[in-house]
Amino acid sequence: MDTIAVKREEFQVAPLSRALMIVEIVLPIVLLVLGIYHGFMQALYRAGVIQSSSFLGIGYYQGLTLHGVINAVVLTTFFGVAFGNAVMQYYLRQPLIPGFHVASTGLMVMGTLIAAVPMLLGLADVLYTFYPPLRAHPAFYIGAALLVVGSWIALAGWLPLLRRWQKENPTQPLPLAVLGMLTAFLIWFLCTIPLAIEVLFMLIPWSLGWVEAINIPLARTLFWFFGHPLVYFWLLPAYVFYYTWFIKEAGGKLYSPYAARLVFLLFLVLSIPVGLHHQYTEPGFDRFWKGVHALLTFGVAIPSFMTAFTIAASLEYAGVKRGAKGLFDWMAYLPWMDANRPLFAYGIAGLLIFVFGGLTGIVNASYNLNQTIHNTGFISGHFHMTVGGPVFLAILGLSLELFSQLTGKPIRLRGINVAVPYLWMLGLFIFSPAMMYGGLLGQPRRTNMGLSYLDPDSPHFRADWIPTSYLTGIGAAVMTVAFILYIAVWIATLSAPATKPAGQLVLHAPENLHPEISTQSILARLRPWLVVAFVLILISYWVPLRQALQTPQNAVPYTPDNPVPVVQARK
Ligand code: HAS
Repeated sequence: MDTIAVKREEFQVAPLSRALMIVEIVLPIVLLVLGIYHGFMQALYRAGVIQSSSFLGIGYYQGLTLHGVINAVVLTTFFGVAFGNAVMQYYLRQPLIPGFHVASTGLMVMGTLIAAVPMLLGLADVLYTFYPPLRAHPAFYIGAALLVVGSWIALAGWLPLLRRWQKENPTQPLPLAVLGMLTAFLIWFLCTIPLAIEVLFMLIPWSLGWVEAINIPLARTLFWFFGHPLVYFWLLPAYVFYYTWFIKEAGGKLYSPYAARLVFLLFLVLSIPVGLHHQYTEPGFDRFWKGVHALLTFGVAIPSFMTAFTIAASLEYAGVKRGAKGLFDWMAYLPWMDANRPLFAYGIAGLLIFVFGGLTGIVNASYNLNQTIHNTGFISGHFHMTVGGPVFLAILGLSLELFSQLTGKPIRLRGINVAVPYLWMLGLFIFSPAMMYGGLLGQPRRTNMGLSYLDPDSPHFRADWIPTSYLTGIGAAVMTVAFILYIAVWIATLSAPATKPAGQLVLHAPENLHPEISTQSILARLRPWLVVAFVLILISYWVPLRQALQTPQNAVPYTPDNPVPVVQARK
């Protein structure tokens, strides 16, 4: 058995980059307070506990937009860039280029603030998917575009570091964490191109009133061309954490560096040509092409199945090293509640949640089953166990840890910190099944009719939705308590004096249980995988995009006289 050198030495971050990374971490966590609050209000509203979706006079769709945009777009993009900055500096052992770093963080912050204004004023109640005919104030689209461009600049700033590293280390494959972050950002770059086309050439001119008509099927297709790979842009930084730091935290070794690299490369190939699985129910596309996207969607589950086996094998090794003897007792030997290894707790809770998030994704992907659950609460149940599971918990745990390293302040309230992910998991395991079961009973995914379907005097009353609505509210309450405790840990940490020098990054990598790949291996090269990705995108999207283009232009002005119809609850 071969091992690679374990990098334990710290990397000293330059003061400017340190300050910018602190902004990239702290700003989204502050906004998250608003995002989580509105999530809780949604659940209380659905459970019939409150009249409107919040106490602040913010309506249902406005609150849902704030919840989705902050949690799913702002938090994930900022964290992806911050974690990418940490990974690139640490593993390539080079400082970031200041010009790129200032421009990237500056644009992202500016974009977020610009988009926040119309959202807070109620001028952009378009949800995180911003489908036309819902129309937002132009500032919303412009702000979102700046956020994305800022993240592109972060990627551009890493490329010179990569080239220098490869020149200086011609006999070594890219460090696994670098490969993982690079694939995440290549997927992000590729999939934000259709989004840029939709926003720049369709939504902004339309919201400025320069054009009256907008092709709705085309806008939706371009959105999902972006929208599904987006979820892997969220997931892959978490996978980088699992394949490196988490295994180390568990005390294990990475079972297979081959499998780990193949996982990231398979995501590069398969995560984009699958977007039509969000549009199975929409007319205008041949069933054949929906079938092609369905098949590829099953394909994109394969790297996650591989991850399940590789990480489980690595954890089993950790348990055996700690004294386990039997077939399953290795689980009991893992550091579940070790307050000095909180990242293990954040990671393992995320993985356990993802088992169910992943399996429900397979249900969604199945063309015929999708007809039953599309646009029902089942979908919200699914995605809270994916983005709200491994992704969210990895972000929470790592944000705190990186902040502690960048400021030299020790994490305080360690006992509470290690309990946060399990409490979140408990809440989610009440919330998501309730949403999903409600979905199977016909409960809609989004609804501003929450109170009426719980009211026996209403024509929309549904007695069988009462238990699922209440359980959704209880689950959300437990999750909110977990988040409040997490914020308490932040406040205690912020107020602690620094005990170590600031800016010393230490990102752990595990040892490998099997030999590392050689630079000649296909797994050490990105280009062939990128070519296959292009070919698959072309094959899978050529005809659907032409079909969307051929649909008649569809002008639906969004005015008070022409409100968007409210979906009627099934009786
Ligand atoms: Fe999804 C809708 C299909 C993964 C997020 N998804 C959504 C939406 C979101 C979302 C946000 O095909 C709603 C979008 C909207 O606004 O309309 N999804 C899938 C499939 C996967 C999948 C096949 N989704 C994700 C991930 C997300 C995410 C990841 C966020 C990060 N999804 C769909 C479909 C729809 C959809 C349809 C549209 C539905 C509709 O009609 O609208 C797969 O990638 C999942 C593969 C995952 C696995 C799980 C592997 C398990 C692991 C844990 C192992 C545990 C260990 C612990 C090792 C196969 C890795 C062991 C230790 C011990 C101690 C035991």
